[in-house]
Amino acid sequence: MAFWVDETFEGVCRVSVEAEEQLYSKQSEFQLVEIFQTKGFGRVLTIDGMFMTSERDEHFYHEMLVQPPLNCAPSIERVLVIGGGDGGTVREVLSHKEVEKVVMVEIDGVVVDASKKYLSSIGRAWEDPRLELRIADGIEYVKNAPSGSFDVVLLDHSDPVGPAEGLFNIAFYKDCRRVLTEKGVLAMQSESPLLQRDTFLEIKSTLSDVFDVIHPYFSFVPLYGLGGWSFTFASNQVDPLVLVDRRVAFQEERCKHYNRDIHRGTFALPNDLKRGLKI
Ligand code: SPD
Repeated sequence: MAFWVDETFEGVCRVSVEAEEQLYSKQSEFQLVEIFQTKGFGRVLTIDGMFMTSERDEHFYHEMLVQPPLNCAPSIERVLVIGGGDGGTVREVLSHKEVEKVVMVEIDGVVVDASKKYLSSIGRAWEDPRLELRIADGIEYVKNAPSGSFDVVLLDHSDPVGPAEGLFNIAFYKDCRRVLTEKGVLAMQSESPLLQRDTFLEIKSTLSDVFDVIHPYFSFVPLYGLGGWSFTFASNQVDPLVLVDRRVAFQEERCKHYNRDIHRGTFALPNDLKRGLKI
């Protein structure tokens, strides 16, 4: 019997997906992790009732979190991913042959185990020997990691409630800056610019106290808050519009969504957002 899986978003709207079966449900130490078989989106992962990813629309999110920073960073040998328990982000990172090592730090092993079992079409790189998976607190990890030890840091966290809350503050961003090399880059998901405008603007303003170059970018992820979604790029020296040609050419062959034109376009912001961001 079909049923509807809903996310009530910021108390102002509801995104609803028709499901055929609940495949998994477990209350972990941190959150309620559920996976549904749906009619239109394939398998869908929710955490505490919030849509995290789906087989049908995951590429919009994972490609856009990973490909813009990895195709402009001067060096991409060592990459740190915080969160990303479904495995989509590390899959995108590891598609780059220049990447030598990825450390992924996910706080909730239940998300990883469930994703390995039910979302293997998303996390296709778990067996890659360049991946070091740690089930641990990302905040503690960056606090203790050596300075200058990563070329890229990617923050693939859920919304700023529950275990992800501490990943949105200046102390954490300062540690991220410290673990990056001088020409390192950071990218993070930065919520809905329409329905979580204050959070979106605050991320940019907090990052500006830590990094010299900040570029919020705008894309869409159908399952998230009516679709309009943002990411933010930060660095001290790197211009995100200067691409490493050979990498982009390779990604244009394999990606479903990302290409050179999308890269350029994603950094073009609507006037209303530019005014809010004061850029
Ligand atoms: N509102 C949902 C935000 C979730 C962002 N992270 C999703 C994890 C996908 N790897």
